[in-house]
Amino acid sequence: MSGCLITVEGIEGVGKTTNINWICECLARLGIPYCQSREPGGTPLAEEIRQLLLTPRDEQMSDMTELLLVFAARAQHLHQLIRPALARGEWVVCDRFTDATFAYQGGGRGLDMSLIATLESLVQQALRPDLTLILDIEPALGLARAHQRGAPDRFEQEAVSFFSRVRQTYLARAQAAPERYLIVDAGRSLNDVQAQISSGLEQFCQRRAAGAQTSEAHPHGA
Ligand code: T5A
Repeated sequence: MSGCLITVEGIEGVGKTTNINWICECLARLGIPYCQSREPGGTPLAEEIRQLLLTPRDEQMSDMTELLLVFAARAQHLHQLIRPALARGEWVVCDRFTDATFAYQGGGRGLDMSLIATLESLVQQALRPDLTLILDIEPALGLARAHQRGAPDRFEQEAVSFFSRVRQTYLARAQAAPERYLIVDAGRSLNDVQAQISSGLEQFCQRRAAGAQTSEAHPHGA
């Protein structure tokens, strides 16, 4: 089977890091070659851009600067890590991707969604995730979990209303293209969250295997 891109999204503290480790364990059990990455970041240069984005500073970063930095990091990540891994047939499991840009810079900051879509096409061409898990939680609960870890980063300093807009944008995107998204209720116990993820992953693998068989049987779509 060819490589595929799985992205995991949600507001701060929703459990992305915890559950990505779980997804990777599931893939390893299935014998699927994978690599794990994150955005912004994933390569040394993109990780430097991540620091620029997350570090609180006195000079206010403009929303447009933020948007372009996010896509600059993504361009490097795609070039250096994601595209080569997919070409080798690996599955890439990524903590955030362009849905985060629509949610944070579009929904949160209020930037024009069509501008974000234009940059998406410019930087990614036709590449889109094959599956996106949205870990959904009440913002107050997610932020409480995130704040337990120490000093808030530049995004975590935003008000709850910012994260409510981010959350609503994620949910609206999932509603508009349900075939690509799996919404997981992340407010439940970790065992329960992982059960929802396992079952969604299993269904995704079955759909993919069925699709591969169909294209082998009808290689020209006949
Ligand atoms: N950004 C990113 C943009 O603005 N635009 C973009 O295009 C992109 C790509 C990146 C920031 O960049 C912004 C968005 C972000 O603000 P990040 O580190 O990826 O930052 O994002 P964070 O959301 O800050 O990551 P966190 O590490 O805070 O959250 P996670 O990974 O979702 O949460 P996790 O797994 O660390 O869990 C948090 C705590 O909750 C517990 C865990 O044990 C942990 O202590 N937990 C649970 N507790 C109870 N029940 C459960 N079900 C639990 N699941 C986890």
